Amino acid sequence: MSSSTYPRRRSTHVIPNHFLLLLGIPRLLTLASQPSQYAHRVHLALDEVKAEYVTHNIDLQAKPAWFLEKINPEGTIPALSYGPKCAPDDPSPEAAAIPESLVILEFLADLFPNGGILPPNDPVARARARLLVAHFESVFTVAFKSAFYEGKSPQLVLDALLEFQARLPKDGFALGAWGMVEMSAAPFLVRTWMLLEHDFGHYPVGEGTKAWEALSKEDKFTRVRKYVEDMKAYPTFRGSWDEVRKLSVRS
Ligand SMILES: N[C@@H](CCC(=O)N[C@@H](CS)C(=O)NCC(=O)O)C(=O)O
Repeated sequence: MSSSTYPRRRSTHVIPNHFLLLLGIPRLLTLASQPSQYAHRVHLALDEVKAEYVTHNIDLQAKPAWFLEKINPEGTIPALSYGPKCAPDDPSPEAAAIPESLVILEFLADLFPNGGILPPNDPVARARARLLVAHFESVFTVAFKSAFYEGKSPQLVLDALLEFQARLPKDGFALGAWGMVEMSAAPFLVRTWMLLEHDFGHYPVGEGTKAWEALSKEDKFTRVRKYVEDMKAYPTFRGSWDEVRKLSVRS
């Protein structure tokens, strides 16, 4: 199953088509997929640095040859192409093609050193951010995939959340200001709440809502609940997330 497609139960999500997105200066072209939490990371970074970019749809179920040949032979999105202006489906041979959401975030941090992705001129803070992102990627995203795509228990997600929470400061964002940690984590965390609440996933029916109730009510999740609320309220994030549209449900 494509990892960009949420498992469905009882009713069907209407999820918009996949797409490819482009960015300027001289020209950054990113290939993404709207339901993709990985592509969402890249959008958050692009919006934070106020990059100019253009979005182009791509269908992961029928990947065009030019995408595989010229952008990313691995076939995953997001991917970013940085180079001279040209048609989205005909990237310049001089353009650099960069896949992997976290590598793209690092690339954007290099391109826009004062753009708010990583703190400039503070190697220790940058290392702390990277360590948290590495932890999130190796623990939380693995639990997320296991529960929502592979039918394992949502308890794995709750356990991973507690591990991540233990690494957060008492309040605020991971390093105080919004940055790479939030850009990497927010797309997964908001989807976690949404998918559990609506019991979407391959785990047994009812386990999602049960986990969501624990997340919503139990004191041990208070810190991470507040963290997610703060992320949802952050302007760049708010502009990127339309839960109602994502949840448009038809019976
Ligand atoms: N580690 C990659 C993972 C990207 C990924 O798995 N993307 C999914 C969409 S969410 C994809 O392109 N899957 C390929 C497919 O469905 O054929 C990243 O961080 O960018």
